[in-house]
Amino acid sequence: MKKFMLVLSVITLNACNNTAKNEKAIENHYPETERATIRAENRNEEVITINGDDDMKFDKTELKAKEGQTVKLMLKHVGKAPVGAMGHNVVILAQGTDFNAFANAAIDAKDNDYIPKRMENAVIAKTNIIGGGQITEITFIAPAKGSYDFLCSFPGHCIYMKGKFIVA
Ligand SMILES: [Cu+2]
Repeated sequence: MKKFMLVLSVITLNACNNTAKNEKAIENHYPETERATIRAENRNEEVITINGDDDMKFDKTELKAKEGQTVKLMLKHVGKAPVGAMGHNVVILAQGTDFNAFANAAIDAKDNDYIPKRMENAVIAKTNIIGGGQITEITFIAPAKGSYDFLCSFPGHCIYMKGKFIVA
């Protein structure tokens, strides 16, 4: 039992150290490319990047965060095709939303960046729609624990461009 307690306290200590890295320590010990992530961890933020390409694919089918966490979601279009031909966005839907009904309604919502106005309350979070070479970013608070559908709502894309946003 004693041994177990000791292990537990070491783990707790490490966790504290991880969340308490101060700015000086970050600059001294981490390369510039990692600093943003470390700072985000300090603020209890989850930074998620997802790439979309010219083949109508996301590079991830699962995005993860913790309940109540600030989520910074960055979408990169790594292709070359213009937004009108191969636009991508990320739309996270509330639980209980009919995925196909949303995707079908989105087809007629070009003037609203493919977000159907009558189903806007089914959207937990959405990025702008972007074309090749562009990057867009949103920040939102992760909802209650559970699994949420996400998709690209550009017409036809949700066949391939979809996945689960998992909140633990
Ligand atoms: Cu798309």
